Amino acid sequence: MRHIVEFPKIHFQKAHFLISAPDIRHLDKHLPVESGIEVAFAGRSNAGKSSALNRLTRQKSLARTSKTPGRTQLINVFEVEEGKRLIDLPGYGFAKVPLAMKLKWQKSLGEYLQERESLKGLVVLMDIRHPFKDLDQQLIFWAIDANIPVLALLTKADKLKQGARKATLLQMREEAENFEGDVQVELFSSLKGFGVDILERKIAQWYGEHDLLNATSEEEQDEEVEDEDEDGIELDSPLATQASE
Ligand SMILES: Nc1nc2c(ncn2[C@@H]2O[C@H](COP(=O)(O)OP(=O)(O)O)[C@@H](O)[C@H]2O)c(=O)[nH]1
Ligand SMILES: [Mg+2]
Repeated sequence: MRHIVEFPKIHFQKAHFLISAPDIRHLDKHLPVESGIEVAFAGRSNAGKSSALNRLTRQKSLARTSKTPGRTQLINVFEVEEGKRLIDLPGYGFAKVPLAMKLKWQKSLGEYLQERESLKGLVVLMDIRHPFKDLDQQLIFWAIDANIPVLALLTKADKLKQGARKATLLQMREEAENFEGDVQVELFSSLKGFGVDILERKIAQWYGEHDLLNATSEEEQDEEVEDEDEDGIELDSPLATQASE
């Protein structure tokens, strides 16, 4: 039987803007990787990424939503709790962006996924009517390569009738098996609220697993410290002189 661990509730509504960075190198400079855990949101322009972030954080305009795709080119960082962050990556696949820029973006995104050690989860948002396009797949392959679990959200699920929605979900779950990695596919709608609970739980799980790991390694460190203390006491005690003779 699968063991289910409930992780502490995260108050996503407390999320606030922290910084913007033009690329991953700037991000490393301003936000040292040791300083926390990050979950990144990525998707093609217009996939519904900003709407999803706003819905998750119950804020109307935390991440700007736009009818003009391709506007957000910065990496935006939001802090949910100290050391727990959401990263809004620039949308990709926008037709009007020059090729050189697209390639530059792809390179820096690949680097980000593979090198940013604080990144513990990736949410990939795809319009349910256009799922798993080339760049989406590329991104997921990079994440799997870097051992980062993926939550793939089929956004704007309200655009399909219930039957078509379910059929697409099952079909996409089957397709996702080809990645041979940790890729969970779910329906999502910022408009109707589908999948918001799943998104919350998944991110809480990623944050929580990291906390658990940290707690364990701190315990180990405590034990080491205790050992040192004992050694110290021994040195001060009369027995220490005997022992060293
Ligand atoms: N019907 C519907 N429309 C949505 C949903 N989420 C986003 N949209 C619309 O899709 C467009 C792009 O959304 P946005 O969040 O700005 O996408 P982004 O470019 O990925 O950040 C906007 O016009 C949104 O109103 C949804 O769940 N349902
Ligand atoms: Mg956006």
